[in-house]
Amino acid sequence: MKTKLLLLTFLGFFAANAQTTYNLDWFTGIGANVDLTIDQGDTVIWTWGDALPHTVENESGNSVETFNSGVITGMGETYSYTFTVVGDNNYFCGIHGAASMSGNITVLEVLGVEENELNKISIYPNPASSTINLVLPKNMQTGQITAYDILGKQIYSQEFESEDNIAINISSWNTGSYFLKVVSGESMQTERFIKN
Ligand SMILES: [Cu+2]
Repeated sequence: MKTKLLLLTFLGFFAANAQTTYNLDWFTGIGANVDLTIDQGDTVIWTWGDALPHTVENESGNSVETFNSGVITGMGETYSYTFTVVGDNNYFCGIHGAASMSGNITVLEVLGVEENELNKISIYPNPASSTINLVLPKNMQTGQITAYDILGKQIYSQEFESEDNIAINISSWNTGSYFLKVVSGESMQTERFIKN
C-alpha cells in the first residue's frame, strides 16, 4: 500500500507540472482588458474582488469554448474553467457588461500533449487551509471522490454527479499531505494536495 502511494505521489507531480493555474481578479470596473495567454489544458480562476453579483461568460460568436459561471455573489468567491481548445475566448460579465468587465483568454496549442493530459483533475488552492475546490474533466462528471492521508488511511468520501466544480471543507483536517482519488466509470485519477 505504501509503495503504491509513493508511486502515485510521483505520478501526481508530473500531472501537476503539465498544467498551470492562473488567477484573475474580477470586480466592477476592472476594465475591458482582463486578458491572458495560456496553454491548452491550463485553468483560469477568477476571484471576486467586490461584493456585487457577477458572471464570467463567453461572448457568443467570439469564443471557441462555451462557459458561463452563472450569477455568483460574494467577495472572494471564485469561478474556474479549464481551457482545452486552441483559439480566442472573449468573455464578459453579463451583469455589468463588457465595458466594465471583460477580457480575452488566448489558448495556445501545446504540441505533444496527449488527450489525457487535458483531462486531468485540478485542485485549488493548493496548499489550502479551509476549502479545496476540485475541477473535474468533462469525462468525469459522476462518480466517487475519496481522500487519503499520507499513510493511506481514508479520511473522506463522497459521491458526485454532474458538477464541474466541487468544494470540500477541510478545515477540521490535520495539516499534511493528502491524496484525492476520483473514480468515474473506468477512469481513475489521483492528485496530491497539502492542508496547511
Ligand atoms: Cu459584474
